[in-house]
Amino acid sequence: MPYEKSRHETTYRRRAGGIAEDDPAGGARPSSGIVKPLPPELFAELETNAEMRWEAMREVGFHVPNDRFFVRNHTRTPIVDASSWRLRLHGTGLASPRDLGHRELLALPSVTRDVAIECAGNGRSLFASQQHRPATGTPWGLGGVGVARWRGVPLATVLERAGITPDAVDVMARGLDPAYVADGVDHGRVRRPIPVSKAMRDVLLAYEMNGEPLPPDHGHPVRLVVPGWIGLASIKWVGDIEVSTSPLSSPWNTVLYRMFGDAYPPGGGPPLTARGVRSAFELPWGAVLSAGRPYVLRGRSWSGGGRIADVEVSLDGGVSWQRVALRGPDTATAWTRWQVVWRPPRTGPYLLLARATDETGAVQPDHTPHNDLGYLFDAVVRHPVTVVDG
Ligand SMILES: Nc1nc2c(c(=O)[nH]1)N[C@H]1C(S)=C(S)[C@@H](COP(=O)(O)O)O[C@H]1N2
Ligand SMILES: [Mo]
Repeated sequence: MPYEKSRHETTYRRRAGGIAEDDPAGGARPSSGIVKPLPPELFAELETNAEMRWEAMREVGFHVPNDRFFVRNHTRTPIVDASSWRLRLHGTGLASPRDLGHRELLALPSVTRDVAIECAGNGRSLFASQQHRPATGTPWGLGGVGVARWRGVPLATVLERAGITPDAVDVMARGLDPAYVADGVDHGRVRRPIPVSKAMRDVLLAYEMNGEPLPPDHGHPVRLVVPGWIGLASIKWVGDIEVSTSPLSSPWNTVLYRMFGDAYPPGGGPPLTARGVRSAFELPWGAVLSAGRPYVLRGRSWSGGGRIADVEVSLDGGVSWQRVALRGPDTATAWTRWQVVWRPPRTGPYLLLARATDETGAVQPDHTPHNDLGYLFDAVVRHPVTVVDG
């Protein structure tokens, strides 16, 4: 399917009256640390992050346009100059460590892939609102996810050219954004190892997003895109990559992005990798609809486990369910769109539910076991709407 170019392409010039050139914050706004505009009809701002509003995807194509793609920053968007950018490849797992410039990277054979990026914390607020047990962290609704068409060089190509050795085990990319300090602890720059098997399978060093150079907020000039895995793995503003013959670690696979709590082993579960199955309606939270009028309700489902096989919807709070029509591409690494026609019978509050199953048979549960940091909320979401006299 051709990429549907949006009328709303982002421009990312420095804002007039912005910050001095030598400020490492570049053109990022002091409040959010995000460069692109965040109009309230497209985004909800959450500290250093911006959540996409799902209603902003109504009548929009398969890809999330760059102007409304969610932003998850641990600190702030750095402005990195592509012409002086170098990617340093180093570590015990490389026979010929080297540096690579932007032009050299662009000269290598590229691939283009539709891939979802989703934050492990997406849906976190539902632990409180739906399961009555809050979790620590940014209270995302369901808008911490997006699909874009990424173009870049397979990470495998670059690692092979740097002579990756047969006994290499871990690959760790590190961002050029400022060090992340939380509760008085300096965790250093955002970085997180992934096993060599994943790094060599399907990871991209991406430099284009939906046909445009990567925007500053999404990792300009180069980011990782790690299909199927939690968004954190897709390190933005990559400055160096370490390849090691012994296991690597960082705070992002020891104290963060693991499951802690009653349902998990003491000391936590393993570092999070693949995401679960999820669904969302392209409707405002608390949408107001008119009784007796026909509506085409649209939504999307996605899974880190592969293609979406089936989606069922309940328009009466979970009493009755119907299978819905899947629309258009069903890309394993992206998402699947669906729709159902609904004529709300009478006025009052309703809960709309969508439950997807992926090709491995994984299905959204009614309840997600609690974890202290609120990761991977995959339960069927009860989306509230109000029906009024039409
Ligand atoms: N260098 C760096 N990479 C990063 C992050 C970050 O803060 N710094 N955030 C990660 C997280 S937690 C997510 S969910 C994704 C978000 O990608 P996006 O902002 O392009 O949507 O980027 C990941 N890569
Ligand atoms: Mo994330």
